Amino acid sequence: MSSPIERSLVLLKPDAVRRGLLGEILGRFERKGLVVEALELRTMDAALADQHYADHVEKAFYPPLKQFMTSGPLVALVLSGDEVIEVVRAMIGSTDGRKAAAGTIRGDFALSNRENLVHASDSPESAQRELALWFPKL
Ligand code: FUP
Repeated sequence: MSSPIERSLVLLKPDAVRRGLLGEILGRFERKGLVVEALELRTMDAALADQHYADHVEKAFYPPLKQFMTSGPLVALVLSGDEVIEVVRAMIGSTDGRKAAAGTIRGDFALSNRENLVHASDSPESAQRELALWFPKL
């Protein structure tokens, strides 16, 4: 019996929109063979930021992160494919763009630990939580 196709919640953050990198980033996911199941341009409000980053709200870096994430429109995506969660995490690279490997999205285009272009679910549990938060009808 085959297991169901996995899904990941991916955000192309406000810096990706402002810098005109949506096509570049989305194109990488498409060329990899991942499927866009949903796509929406929207602006995160304070309440959604606090829910999305529930694990981080008490951290010192959270206030400027919240300011950045609510600073303008972002693109919310649902991607699907074989082992999509792990595949997308490998494609985006480590959190700090200055340290992320060349060839990854953050490694190629980001130079910041905060404005790092992309969010992607990091486990099946966070994918389930984040998909329910961003695309409750899906
Ligand atoms: P990641 O899963 O790679 O997006 O990274 P984390 O879940 O650890 O952090 C979530 C977001 O918080 C990062 F994308 C950027 C931001 N962040 C900071 O602004 N400063 C930090 O020191 C760590 C993370």
